[in-house]
Amino acid sequence: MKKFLIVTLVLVFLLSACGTSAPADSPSGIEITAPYAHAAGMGETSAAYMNIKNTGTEADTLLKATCDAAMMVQVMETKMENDVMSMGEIPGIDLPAGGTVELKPGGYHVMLMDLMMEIKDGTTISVTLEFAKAGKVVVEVPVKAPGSMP
Ligand SMILES: [Cu+2]
Repeated sequence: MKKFLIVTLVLVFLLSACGTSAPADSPSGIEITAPYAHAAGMGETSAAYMNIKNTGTEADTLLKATCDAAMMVQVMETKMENDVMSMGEIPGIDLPAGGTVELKPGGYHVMLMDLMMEIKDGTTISVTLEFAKAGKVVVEVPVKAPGSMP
């Protein structure tokens, strides 16, 4: 019995050493990689891109996003229909359990409209994503020159 207790303590220590990541069997969890946004001037429009991984055991949905630097922020999808490119706000992005969804030019993106300040190459902006299950996740998004990828 005593041996079992020690093993448990070690396990708890190992789990807590992992920092912010949730336990592997948690129903909800989000991991963001490779975020970036394009530099743009005040009053202009930019977009934020990133990879969103659902590390939880249940499906989740990205519902909306906010950003202190933009008057209006929308989760959008760019589509090609009959050789015409269009984009529009979507009700959400579904994230299957264990799945990764890529936000990239020409696809899903977080549109940052009517910027309240210039966002410059080399700085970062804070974008808050809101998920149905995981709740709010704040992402520090590096700003890159237009046309460049991370
Ligand atoms: Cu858009």
